[in-house]
Parts: sequence; structure tokens; C-alpha cells
Amino acid sequence: MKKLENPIYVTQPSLPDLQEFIPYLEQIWENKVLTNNGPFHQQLEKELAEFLGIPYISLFANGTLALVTALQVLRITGEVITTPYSFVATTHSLWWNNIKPVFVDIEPQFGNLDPEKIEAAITPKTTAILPVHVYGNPCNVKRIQEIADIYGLKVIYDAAHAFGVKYKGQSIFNYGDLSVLSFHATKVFNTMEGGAIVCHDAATKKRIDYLKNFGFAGETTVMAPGINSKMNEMQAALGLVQLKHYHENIAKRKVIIQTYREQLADIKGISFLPEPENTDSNYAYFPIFVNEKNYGMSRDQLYEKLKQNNIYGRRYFYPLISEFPMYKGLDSANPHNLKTAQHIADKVICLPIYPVLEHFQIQGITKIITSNK
Ligand code: T4K
Repeated sequence: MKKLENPIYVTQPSLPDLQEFIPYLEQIWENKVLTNNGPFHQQLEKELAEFLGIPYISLFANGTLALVTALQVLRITGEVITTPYSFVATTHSLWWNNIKPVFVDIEPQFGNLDPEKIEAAITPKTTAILPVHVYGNPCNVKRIQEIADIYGLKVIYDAAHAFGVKYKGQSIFNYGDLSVLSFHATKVFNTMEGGAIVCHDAATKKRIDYLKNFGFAGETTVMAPGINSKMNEMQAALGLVQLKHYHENIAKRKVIIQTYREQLADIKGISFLPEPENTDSNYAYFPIFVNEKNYGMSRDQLYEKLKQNNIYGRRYFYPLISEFPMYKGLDSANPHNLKTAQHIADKVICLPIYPVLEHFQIQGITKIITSNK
């Protein structure tokens, strides 16, 4: 087996051949439109809507600003029910809107918000639910919508991990009132930094576009204190090229995950998530869960051992967001309220996964995990 000489990180951004990107750059230099709904921006919105099978999409500079804006689009206030098992940006978007996060525990199968625990957390101040399709695995969208309908709540999905995912034959972004995407370097589809909001009607799309451009609704009309969160032309151009390679990249990811699943299948104390039903996955992440008693080594010991061998997995999502100082004081951050989330967060390591990860590298990673002494 070839030695793992170079560090292997949890991910490596996919980039097209530079030569493929140069003509786009030349065009930007030629026409001098760098941002503000330029031609590549318009083209990428059009191509993404077709590619994903969604009615309307609005591009953003990054996923966090898209989340912050999505809450403003629907005028969300008061309290929002959300998950502690996510990247911190999910809850920060509430903080930036002066909204109180109310953490609800996750379900043990996929680590998504547990719909059966939502109702108990609803108060007269609750206006919305902000679940996350963690690792790109669909939330229980049907049950969440039922609860939202009964209580008159909006649903905004943090779909940062879920680019390209289909559930029951259609884009996962077609569920809920809005879905928020991230095109960060570490995502399956990247524009270096980038993001988007998916919505279902033209009027909402218009409002989103105003809000991401300072609130301008015309040369001299400002309809709200919007922000500047526009995607620029370089990002949009990169997105157009990336899209051409999306399917081949996902196919490679699929093979890598199949290999991990096969090679780690019978390791006592190591488990992983099942394949979600009725879902076309994007194979974005490969989390494993370490049961210290059965495996004979703690999650952190394995994490360190991998690092000593030049393998840099990540503990997504540890610590829970509810453990960070700015949220820890909330009633809903009480660990007794979040037992499943804590349990999963204490066991998880996301293993490296990216299209050019080579077979010998996967074997090297799994060999370290299987020889746990
Ligand atoms: N909601 C959810 C559920 C999210 O997961 C995220 C972002 C957001 C919202 C917010 O979306 P954005 O505003 O980011 O669009 C990373 C990403 O920075 C973050 O985008 C992502 N989630 C999160 C899950 O992971 P870190 O702190 O782990 O990133 P970093 O820089 O340590 O990168 C991980 C590894 O990737 C590095 O060790 C090496 C490799 N890498 C990374 C970058 C940035 C590269 O090889 N090249 C690169 O350019 O947060």
C-alpha cells in the first residue's frame, strides 16, 4: 500500500481546469460588468433553476448572508425553533436578526431536527422553524410542514449541505417556504464563496433581490434596510463551469462512500448513517460514529490518531451550537433537552470525502480505523 505522505483534509474543493475558466474571465475583463446582476449572474440563476428543477433562485455572496436575508424576506421575528446540531451559522443568522433561537433535539437516525419534539417548544412568540438537512439527508419535510400548517409557522430550510439532493423525485429545495444554499469552497458545488435562496413565486424572488441589494427597488426607491450580499461575476462564472462537472463529481463521491461503507462494515463500535430512502443523494459527507466501549478507543483518541497519520477528519458538529457561550444561557440550550444531539456530537468524525480522493488513500484511512490498537 502506498504511504500517505501528504495531508488529507476532510475535503478538497473541486475546481475545473483553469483553461476552462479563462474565457469567462476574459469576457468579464472585456465587458467590465463585475457585479450587480451581471450577465453571468443572470445566466447562473437560469441554469441552476433548470438544473435543480426549481422555480426561482437568487444568488448570494455566501450562505450565511443568504440565511440572514431569508429570515428578513419572511419578516420572521420573536422565536424560531431550530437544531443545535449544525454549523454555527444556522443560529447566528437568528442572532443577527434579533430573533431568539429555541433549540429542539434531533432524531437519532439522521441527526435532523426531531419533528415530534417541535410542538412542545412552540410558544405564542414562535414564528418559524429553521431545520437543517444535515449532511444533505432530507429532514422529515412532510411532518415538519404539517406542524407548521397547524400553528401557522413559516419553514426555512438551511439546505447548505443539500445541493442537488432530490427527495421523492423532486428537488429537496421545493419543500418549505424557503431553502438556503451554500456554495462555499467545501461544498459539493462551489463558487469559492457563495450561496442562494430558493423560493416558490416571483413576488418573493423580487423581495429577496431587493433585500440583497441594499433594499433598492428602483434607482431612487429603497423599500427596506437591505444589505449588500450579492454574488459577483467571477463567482457566477465559476458556478457556470462547475455545473458542467457536477454529475461526474457526484459519481466519484458515490464510489468513495461505497468503498468506506464496505471497508468499515464490520468494525465493532464504528457505525454510520443508513442510506436515506426515496432520496437521490449528493454524497456530501461521510460521518462515522465511534462507540468507545465497543471500539476500545474514544472518538477523540481516534480523531487524534488519524491526525498523527496526516488525516484531518472533522468533528462536524461538535460542540453543539447550544454549547457556545452566546447561546449556552438559553433555557432550550439545557443539555437535558438535547440528549440525542449531545450523544451524536460526542461520537462523530466526518472522514475525508472529495472526488479526487484516491483509492489508496481511502484504504490508508480505513486501515488506521480498523487497526485500533
Ligand atoms: N449552514 C450550514 C449547515 C453550514 O454547514 C454552513 C457552512 C453554513 C450554513 C454557512 O454557509 P457559508 O456562509 O459558509 O456559505 C467549513 C466551511 O467554512 C463552512 O462553509 C461549512 N458550512 C462548514 C461545515 O465547514 P470549517 O471551519 O470547517 O472550514 P475549514 O476552512 O476548516 O475547511 C475544512 C477543510 O477544507 C480544511 O481543513 C481544508 C479544506 N479546504 C478548505 C477551504 C476553505 C481547502 O482545501 N480549501 C479551502 O479553500 O467550516
